[in-house]
This record gives sequence, structure tokens and C-alpha cells, in this order.
Amino acid sequence: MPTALITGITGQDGLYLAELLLGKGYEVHGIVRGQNNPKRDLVAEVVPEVTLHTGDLTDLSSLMRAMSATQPDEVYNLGAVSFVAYSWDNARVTTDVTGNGVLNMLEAVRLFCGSDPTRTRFYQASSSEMFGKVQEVPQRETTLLWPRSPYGVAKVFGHYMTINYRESYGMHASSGILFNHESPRRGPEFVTRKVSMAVARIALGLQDRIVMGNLDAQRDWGFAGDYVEGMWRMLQQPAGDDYVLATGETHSIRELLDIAFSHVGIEDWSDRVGQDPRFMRPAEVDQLIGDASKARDRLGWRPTVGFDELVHMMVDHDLSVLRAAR
Ligand code: NDP
Ligand code: GDR
Repeated sequence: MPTALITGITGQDGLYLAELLLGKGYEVHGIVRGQNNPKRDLVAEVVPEVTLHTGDLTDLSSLMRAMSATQPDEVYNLGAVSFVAYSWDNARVTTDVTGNGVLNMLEAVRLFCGSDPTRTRFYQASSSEMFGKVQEVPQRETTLLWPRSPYGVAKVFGHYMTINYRESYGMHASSGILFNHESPRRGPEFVTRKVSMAVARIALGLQDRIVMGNLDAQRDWGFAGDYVEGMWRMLQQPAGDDYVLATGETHSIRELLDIAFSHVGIEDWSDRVGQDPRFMRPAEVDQLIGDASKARDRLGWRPTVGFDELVHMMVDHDLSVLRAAR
């Protein structure tokens, strides 16, 4: 039975990945930070078979302890300060966790592997946010990186450090450059979930309006369940490499609002949506659209959930949660 260690197990992707790996017969371990993290209960509820270990990406010794306790065949480094807007006001902690945390995890894996550098395969959660200022459309593995946020800069560091460890030490290290992926498990601070929760509340008469930031930004949104499958496929290849995972379609925040409101029978949402500078960013990534042809050709990976279906899934989920609580 192969063994996997996941950082960021309490997050959206960590839970989907744990479910996927358990379904494939893996023994799954996760690293959870903090002395009394309430999300331990969430992991215990969703994936009770997972064994949790205390650790923090900023603490190398805790990562080394987790490596030696679990002896993993595969490590998925999903842990990060992941909210881009937060990263401007918290640039240092974002750098420490999202950037230097990758170096710590790579170093823990390298030291554990000793004279057999491919003993443990490593996945780094890189991001389309690294592309930042648009240089090329669609964006692919070779597109020039021009990050526009402290989060994006930290991810670029982690991305190149992963490539550097692969090239310097011969490690089986892969970097997945994933475009936005969402689900009913998405954190409420991200735009899709913020909209799905608010639209569900508005539909049930529990709220009048939603206040948003930039409605013109465009994102390439897919379903998180599809993207964790791509992560796993990367680590099943004979050697580590870098791959874009994306749908190849882009939509604006306005289109997201159109589809979500229309799903609950509201065609004109103009008086339901306000805008506030507090949700605008000091620098915006205007348009993301990914070219996942390398992942399609080499991994046989394809997204299965379209944008309308994804938005409907999230609104329906939030409606059912609210109805059940009534
Ligand atoms: P989430 O924000 O849902 O999860 C982030 C995880 O990181 C949480 O489990 C969190 O733990 C953990 N974490 C935060 N700080 C630390 C720390 N100091 N030490 C250890 N763990 C920590 O993110 P997603 O699941 O959406 O994303 C997973 C990864 O993929 C992230 O690295 C993200 O940046 C990246 N990514 C995500 C994309 C997306 O669209 N979802 C696209 C591209 C990349 P806690 O619960 O304790 O806060
Ligand atoms: P993003 O996701 O920054 O792309 O990072 P987010 O959902 O936060 O923003 C997407 C776009 O929506 C615009 N926007 C708003 N965003 C939020 N959160 N709240 C609002 O009210 C709002 N109004 C407009 C934003 O300006 C932006 O253009 C996500 C994270 O998961 C990262 O960790 C990951 O690396 C990238 O996706 C790929």
C-alpha cells in the first residue's frame, strides 16, 4: 500500500486529494498546524482514515519529524497562505509560509531520501497567479512569469525552488501550475464561494445585497475534484516535470454573477450587487486562461465539469445547507 503525506490537508484541495488517494488504496497522512486547530474535526469527519501529525511549514524540524514518522512514497505540498488579497497586508507571513515553506518541505524530503533522491516523489502546488501581468494568451508552462501580488511572488519562489531541487539533486519533484479551481468546499473569502453563499441567502430572503470588488477580472475556473486527479497523475510519471492544469475557458466576475443569480431566477442583479474599494486589489491579474495541452497529452488529464455546472453545484449546495438549518 503506497503512503502519502499531505500538507494543507484541512483545505479545499487537501480534502479532495485525501478522498482520491484513500479510494486508490493509499495510506494517507496529513500535517495540521496549531495547538488546537478546529479543522482537525473537519478532517476527522470527511476523511476519518487520515492520520494527522502536528507541524508547520515554517518549522523545518516538524516537517522532518513528519517525514520520518510516515516514510511517505509521495508528498503533496498544498499548505499555503492562499488568499491573494490577504497577502498585501501580510506579505512577510505569506513569504514565510507560501515561499520559504516550500524550501523547508523540499529540504525535509531531500534529507529523508538520503542517497536515493527519488525515494519520495514531491508535488508543489504552484499557481496561475504566478503569470500575473498578462504576457501571453493562453498561458502555458513556458510563459514568462510576472507575479502581481506578494502571494504570486512567493509562489514563483516555490516553483523555481522545486525545479532547482529536481535539477540539483535528481529528485522526482513536480510543479502543478493550477488555474483557479472551486467547489462547495471553497473558502468563503474566495469570489466564487462568496457569490454562491450570498446568492443562496438572497434567494431565501435572508440577505438583500452583496458587495464586491473588481467585476471585470477574468479567471479560468474549474472543479477542484478534477484538479487533484491531475496532481496524482503528475506523480505517477517516470520523472518530475511542470504542468498547467486549466479548462482553457475564461469568464469574468460579471458572468459568474449572471449564472449564479439566474440559477435562482434573478435575471437582473444590478440592484443586488454593490462595489466597494475595500475589495479592490493594489494590483490586479486581469485575465487568466490556461493551455493544459501538455497535461492532456502526457497525463491524459481533462477537466470534466464546465463553468455553468460548477456555479450551479456551488449555489445548490449553499441553498441546501441553508434550508437544512431552517
Ligand atoms: P486552502 O486555503 O483551502 O488551504 C490552505 C491550507 O494550507 C490549509 O490546510 C491551511 O491550514 C494550510 N496552511 C496555512 N498555513 C500553514 C502553515 N504555516 N503550515 C502548514 N499548513 C498551513 O487552499 P486550497 O486547498 O484552495 O489550495 C491548495 C494549494 O494550492 C495552496 O497552496 C494554494 O495556494 C494552491 N493553489 C490553489 C488554487 C485554487 O484555485 N484553489 C490554484 C492554484 C494553486 P489551516 O486550515 O490551519 O489554515
Ligand atoms: P484569486 O481568487 O485571487 O484568483 O486566487 P479570488 O477568488 O480571491 O479572486 C478572483 C478574482 O475575483 C475578483 N473579485 C473578488 N475576489 C474576492 N475574493 N472577493 C470579492 O469580493 C471580489 N470581487 C472581485 C478578484 O479581484 C480576482 O480578480 C485564487 C486562490 O485560490 C489562490 O490561492 C490561487 O493560487 C489562485 O486562485 C489561482
